[in-house]
Amino acid sequence: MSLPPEALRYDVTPLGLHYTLSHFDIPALKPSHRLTVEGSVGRPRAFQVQELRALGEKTLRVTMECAGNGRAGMAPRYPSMPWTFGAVSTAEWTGVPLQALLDLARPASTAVEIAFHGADAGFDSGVEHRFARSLRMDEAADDVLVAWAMNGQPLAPQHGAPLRLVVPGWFGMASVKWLERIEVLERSFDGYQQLVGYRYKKQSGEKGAPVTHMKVKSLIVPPGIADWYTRRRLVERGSIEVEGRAWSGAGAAIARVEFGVDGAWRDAEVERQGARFAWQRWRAKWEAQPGEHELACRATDAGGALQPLEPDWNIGGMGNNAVQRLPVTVR
Ligand SMILES: Nc1nc2c(c(=O)[nH]1)N[C@H]1C(S)=C(S)[C@@H](COP(=O)(O)O)O[C@H]1N2
Ligand SMILES: [Mo]
Repeated sequence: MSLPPEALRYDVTPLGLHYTLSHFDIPALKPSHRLTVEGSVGRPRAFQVQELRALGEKTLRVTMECAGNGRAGMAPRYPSMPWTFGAVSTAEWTGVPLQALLDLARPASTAVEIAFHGADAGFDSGVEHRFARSLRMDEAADDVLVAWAMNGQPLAPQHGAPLRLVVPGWFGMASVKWLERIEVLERSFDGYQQLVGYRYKKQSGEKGAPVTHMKVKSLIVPPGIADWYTRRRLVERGSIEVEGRAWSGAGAAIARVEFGVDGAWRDAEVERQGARFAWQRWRAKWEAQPGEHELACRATDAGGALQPLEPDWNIGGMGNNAVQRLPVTVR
């Protein structure tokens, strides 16, 4: 389920419009579900949702993008979700900082990573496993939440009910849904989704670099009206305002967005960063002249990273942040 592009308009994606990606079946967990914290800890613990609530709650506005967003724009394409642009959304997640659970469980001083195990299981490339991901101790900092609510409502089944991890600034795979077990490790985690699945690989057989933070990216809210079959846009001539969204990874703000018409770039107006991990709105005026046109946008983040014009191909079709091009017909 992807985000309809017109829904880029909302600062916070309304419930039901947030994209969703689940590798396997959605597990039906009981309300009495317990999350365990175990492994190399002084005091192994287990928590029900209401016990976590008692530890204090925090709400963060977070833009989450699937690492496979844009995969359809890479050729040859890996046989996974053929995302075009819609695997990104923004939600307000409420939960307890992961750190509060760790403080109670007391990880060993020799701990190096924390693995997060979901309750969902299946096969990928012939390997049976539960969906699981890990973070290094230093990555599992303040902003990581164990969340039970989204936009003020209890988590829906497809978003990880009753508990999920939310790792702001990272691609979506880090935010493990249906969280069942937090395991503190004195070695690096070797689960499939960590070691094999989410890697940037140019050749089969190579280990590849890990997929981590989101990359600088921007998208256009399609102006005008759509053709039912092709989604091609029809716009009325005259002065219109085109808007869109831009975001980056690791909490980096967007410094600049350029709006392109038929290959000519000019600066768009960028709204300042409200929440550190949420997308920013951009706007540009356009004098739409009758005929065929191609609109585009490209963002630069505060660290100077700029969207490329062409995708950086890799086997899994991960992290495609090439500029979006949108053909429109003006009448
Ligand atoms: N347990 C579990 N967690 C998971 C997944 C999954 O398949 N199983 N998919 C991941 C991926 S790839 C993404 S992009 C996000 C999507 O979260 P959403 O469906 O709530 O938008 O969840 C992540 N967490
Ligand atoms: Mo994803």
